[in-house]
Order: sequence, then C-alpha cells, then structure tokens
Amino acid sequence: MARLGLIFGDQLHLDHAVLESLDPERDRLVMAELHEEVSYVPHHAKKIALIFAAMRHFADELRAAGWSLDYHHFDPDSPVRTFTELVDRACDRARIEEVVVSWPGEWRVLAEVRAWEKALNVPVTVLPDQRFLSTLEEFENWAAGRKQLRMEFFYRQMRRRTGLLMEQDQPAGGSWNFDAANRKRWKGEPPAAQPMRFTPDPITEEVLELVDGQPGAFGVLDGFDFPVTREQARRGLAHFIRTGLPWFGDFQDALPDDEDYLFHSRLSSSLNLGLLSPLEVCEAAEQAWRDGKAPLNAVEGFIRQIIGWREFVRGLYWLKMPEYAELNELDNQQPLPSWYWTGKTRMRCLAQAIDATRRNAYAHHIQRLMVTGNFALLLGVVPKAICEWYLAVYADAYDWVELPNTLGMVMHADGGLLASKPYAASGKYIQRMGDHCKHCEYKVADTTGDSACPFNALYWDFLVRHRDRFESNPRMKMMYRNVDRMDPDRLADVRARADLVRSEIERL
Ligand code: FAD
Ligand code: DLZ
Repeated sequence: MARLGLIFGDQLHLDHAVLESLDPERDRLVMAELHEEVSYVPHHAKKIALIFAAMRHFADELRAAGWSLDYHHFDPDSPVRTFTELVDRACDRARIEEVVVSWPGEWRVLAEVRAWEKALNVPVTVLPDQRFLSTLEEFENWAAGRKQLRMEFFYRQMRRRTGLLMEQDQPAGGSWNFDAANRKRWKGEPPAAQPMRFTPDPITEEVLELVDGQPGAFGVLDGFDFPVTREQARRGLAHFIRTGLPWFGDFQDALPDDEDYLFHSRLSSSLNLGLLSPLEVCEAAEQAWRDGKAPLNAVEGFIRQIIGWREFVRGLYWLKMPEYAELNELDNQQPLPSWYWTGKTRMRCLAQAIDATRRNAYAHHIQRLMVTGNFALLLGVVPKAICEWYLAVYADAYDWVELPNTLGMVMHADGGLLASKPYAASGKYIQRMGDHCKHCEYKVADTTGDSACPFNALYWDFLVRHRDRFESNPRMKMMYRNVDRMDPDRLADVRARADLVRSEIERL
C-alpha cells in the first residue's frame, strides 16, 4: 500500500515536509488546479495564472526528481472540483494507507482536510509548513500570558533566534528599529527601481491562454511577468538587492503618483508560493549591508517586514482563527464602493492604487494601508467585504496574510489585537507622502464643500464616531485635542459633509 501526498498550490519547494516524509519509490503525489480554489473569491487573472504556471513548473521539477505525480490541469467541467473530491478519487483508484499534507495557508482548507478521516475513511497526517521561520507552537508560547501582542517584541525575539543583524546579543547599530530615518518623500531621485520582469515560456504561455478564456476573473492578464520558478525568483531577489534595497528604507512610506513599485521588492508572491525562503531573502539583505552595499536603515526595515510582520501575522492568524474572521469591533455597516473593482473614481490616489492593482495584481504596502485601506476604514466598510477584495486582487494574497493585515491592521476590526491604534489619516497624510493630490480633482486643503477631499470629512467624522473607544488611547490624544479645538458649528458642517460623501459614495 502507498501513501498519498497532496501538494497545495502555494507550497512549491523541494524541502517540503511531505516530500521529506514520503518515499519516491513507493508513495504517490497529487497536485491539482481546482475549480473551488479558483472561484472562492474572484481572483485577479494574473494571480490564477501565476499559481498555475508556478504549479506546472514545480510539477516538472518533482517528476525530474523521480516522484510519481498525478497532476490535474484545470478543466471547468471536471467532476473533481475540490481538494476533498481530488483525494477521494485518488484513494478510490489506488490503495492508499494514509494521506499526508503540509499545514495549508487557509483555515478554510485546514477544516476541509480535518474532515477527511471521517468522510473518506482514511488516516490523515498534517505536517508543519516549512515556509516560515517560526512554528505555530513557538508563536503560541510567545503569545501566552501577554496582555497585548505587539509585533515589535516578537520581532526582537526573531532577531535573537535567527541571529540576523545581531552583534553578539545586541542589535547591529545599537538599535532594533531605524524607522525614524525611513519616512522620506521621494522627489524622483534616485530613479525608481523596477522589479525584474520574466518573459513567459511555453508552459506559462499555455496557462495564459487557459486563464484568458475563463470568465469572472478581475484585472488585466496582459503583460504577465511574474517569476514562476525558484530559479527566476532567485534572480528577482538578486536584482532587488542590487537595485532596490539600498533605498528601500528611505522611501518605504512614499506615495508617488506614477511609480508602481518604487523601491519595493515585489518578492511577496515568490515568498508566499514557497519559491523563496524567508531566511535566504533576509540573509541576502544582511550580506548586502555587511558588504557595504546597502545602509542599515534599509536592511533592518526590510528584514523586519519579513521576520517581523510576515511571521507575526501568520502566528496571529492561526492563534485566533476561525473566530477572527467574524470580528467587526467598530460595527461597520457600509458596503464596499463598486469602484474598488473598476478604479473609476475621481479621487486620484484611489484611482491610481486601484489601477495599479488591476494592471499588476500588485500595489505596494502604503497604497494598501494608507490609500485603499485607510479609505475603507474611514468610510466604515463591512470587514468581510473589504477582506474579500484584498484576498481577490493581489497575486500574493492568501487568507493567513491578507486577513490579519486587512481585518486587523487596516480595519481595526479586531479591537486592537494586531495594532495599538487605527491607521486613520486625512488627505493631508497622502499629500505629505507623495504627489497624488496635485493631480486630483478634489482639493486636499478643503474639508467641506463639493470639491473637498473626501478623506478629510470622513477622517474627522471617524474620530467623532469612535470617540468612546479611542480618546483615551495615548497615541491618539493629539488627534482628539484637534477635534476639541474645532468650533462646534464647523464640526457639524464637517460631519454633514461626511454624511453626503457616504450617501454619494458611488459618484465620487
Ligand atoms: P516589500 O515592501 O518589498 O516588503 C518585503 C516583504 O516583507 C514582502 O514581500 C512581504 O513578504 C513582507 N511584508 C511586508 N509587510 C508585510 C505585512 N504587513 N504582512 C506580511 N508580510 C509583509 N502581504 C502579502 O504577502 N499578502 C497579502 O495578501 C497582503 N495583504 C495585505 C493587505 C493589506 C490591507 C495590507 C495593509 C498589507 C497587506 N500585505 C500583504 C502586506 C504588504 O503590503 C505586502 O506584503 C507587500 O506590499 C508586498 O510587496 P513587496 O513584496 O514589494 O513588499
Ligand atoms: C489561490 C489558489 C488558486 C487560485 N488555485 C489553486 C489551485 O488550483 N490549486 C491549489 O492547490 N491551490 C490553489 N490556490 C491556493 C489555495 O487556495 C490554498 O490557499 C492553498 O492551497 C492552501 O495552502
């Protein structure tokens, strides 16, 4: 009897726990492009193409390494539409003594896996997911007994554990965090770095043709250039270390009107597919600093995103699911404006961020946090609606990373578990960090009147609506002092403008 290993489409690496535990001579593998996975949200066409192309290339690597692999190509009419149907059929066809998977990236999929023993009458083993540096048990132990879970403290533990940017037991440069040096506005110099682009090979071309014919996907498929193999992803990493990393820190919060990537790495899709390991990415960045090729503020900031934020949100997700997905602590009731799916709004910053998203299945962190995210927070969008949007539209989006970032960091719907205060900001922030406002029909200096920047009235209204919750937060005291300085009649006008913005939201 053989064992069956199922390789999920976002776990494409040869040091996979399933491969380490099975015997290529005796056991079998299965991978599948599945209707259910393609359609549980209206994924961006480039995201589907990326996952299928990377899966197909990885399948070839597995076969070359001697594995017996059953690979299902996407067929909209196939009777096998889910992981459960796939495993059921594989167990029917061959005598399978055990099914082995690695911990999936979504609670939804784990719940499906957990049901197999009973439903399919086969033993199931779930092995750890080796795409992360910390285990779920380590995170649970770190979180146990803490009143607040703060990334910064988890990050310090990860620095000590990995030895990254450490001099003996002290942080390199004498500080754990150099963000104070990292909030510069970008004025065109040095020129923006571009991520490395990869021309589709025949395998990817075939996938592009397939995805092009499928109805319902979001976004533009033309110009697909993501890395789809480990070898390409490693070249993309080396390119970023050389061209983007030196300025990553200085300009990581910048919001230029006409640059899609600036000095961001575009490595998230490769990391989240397992094409790159977090450790190799961080070691490459640290080496650049040790070789004098990138400054410490850039390298520390970059490494913090990966061993800090990336590991932290994943730990939090598994610690708090499934209840986490249901939270709506600010009691938001607004639907998501339909123009999030089209980009057709006169607010320039939103139009540009959504347009980049439609073209590239990518927007950089500040666009996600302070433009599309901030607006949804201020407007009071229902968390489930905005979470579905983020899960669908980005090539790097899986529930374990999208949900804490959207529901927690952006929407504060977890009541502050992930972030000590909401990232609420008026149009002034967007003006300070870039040049969208210069090209906008709305006036960022105005708060009331038909041409006033809608972020402004919504911002004040947000503070007033949630006063009870936030006014005693030490990090928001200054904001409430500013509310209190406002003349009551003026505040009433501002709130009336916020009401109007909400009622005319589809026409903005
Ligand atoms: P860089 O700016 O070059 O950063 C380097 C790496 O750090 C990224 O590749 C990523 O692996 C990691 N990283 C940075 N910030 C975070 C973070 N907050 N959480 C986790 N990892 C981080 N990231 C995803 O990978 N998938 C998502 O679905 C996702 N959804 C998000 C939704 C919202 C509302 C917000 C505010 C952020 C989200 N992020 C998500 C985090 C972050 O925006 C992206 O990782 C980043 O923009 C990817 O681009 P990059 O590779 O150029 O990143
Ligand atoms: C996101 C996604 C998509 C679009 N398609 C597939 C697929 O066809 N086959 C597959 O195995 N995985 C896919 N995924 C990723 C899954 O939705 C899910 O997030 C992971 O498999 C869980 O680890």
